Amino acid sequence: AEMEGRLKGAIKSGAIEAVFQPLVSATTGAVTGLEALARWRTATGNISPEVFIPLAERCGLIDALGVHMLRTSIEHAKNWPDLALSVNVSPVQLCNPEFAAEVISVLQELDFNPKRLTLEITEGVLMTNPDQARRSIDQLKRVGIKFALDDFGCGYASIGALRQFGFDRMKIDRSLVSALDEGANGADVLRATISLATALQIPVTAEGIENSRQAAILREAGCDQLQGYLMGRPMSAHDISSRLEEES
Ligand code: G
Ligand code: G
Ligand code: MN
Ligand code: NA
Repeated sequence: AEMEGRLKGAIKSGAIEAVFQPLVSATTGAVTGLEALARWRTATGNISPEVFIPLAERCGLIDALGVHMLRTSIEHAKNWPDLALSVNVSPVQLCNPEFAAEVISVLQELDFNPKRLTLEITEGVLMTNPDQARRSIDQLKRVGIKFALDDFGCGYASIGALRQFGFDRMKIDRSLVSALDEGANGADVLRATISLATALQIPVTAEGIENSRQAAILREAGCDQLQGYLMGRPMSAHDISSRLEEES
């Protein structure tokens, strides 16, 4: 309960910040987009999003946290006009009937082109509340916002969901990528997964790439976008700007 109060205060005061991880073209190596990730730094140490996101979901703070993350990421992204922006959305948010209208009003208020925005969602919501999920997704797709199916390969997400909900991109979970280092049939599983997405004409991002051998296999298998510590760690807005300057 004490933690809940602190989280509420942190959202209100802007103490929850966005860091940005590069999304890189598999063919040119150029940064083409950024994924915003939430960070909570306190006087006594950092609290992981793996702790505070589920807490926010449980205690009714996820809508406020989600709007704060959207707003602050967009404000930063206005400094990088050529890049796409990806923001994570909790299944709890997507089930809120007000969600789509709220996102659209933030974009209008901040004068941000909806075509630059991708919302990343995990598959859970598609099973628990498919009707509301579909309504939210449809409403947002109509204004040009794109959707990525996050963490593909670690849960129950199916190829069927990719098609039925009109996802614009598949993100392969980093557990499938790290399996490449463990021998066995990791590369075959990845190639099969990417082929299925390609057959549906859905482009694929691979997450959690940490070495150049993984990157080579994924490029070869047809991923068009790479993400992971090898391409760049999540960084402050300031460090992203420096990185982009170095590249130009
Ligand atoms: O950044 P990190 O790898 O520590 O993130 C851990 C988990 O928290 C990931 O599953 C990530 O998707 C999730 N996460 C990070 N930032 C956000 C956010 O702004 N909103 C939501 N809903 N999840 C986030
Ligand atoms: O669930 P989601 O895919 O949004 O989670 C992204 C999380 O993965 C972030 O917390 C980010 O810090 C983490 N991450 C990003 N790249 C790598 C990587 O190359 N290796 C590992 N271990 N984690 C990564
Ligand atoms: Mn994500
Ligand atoms: Na993921």
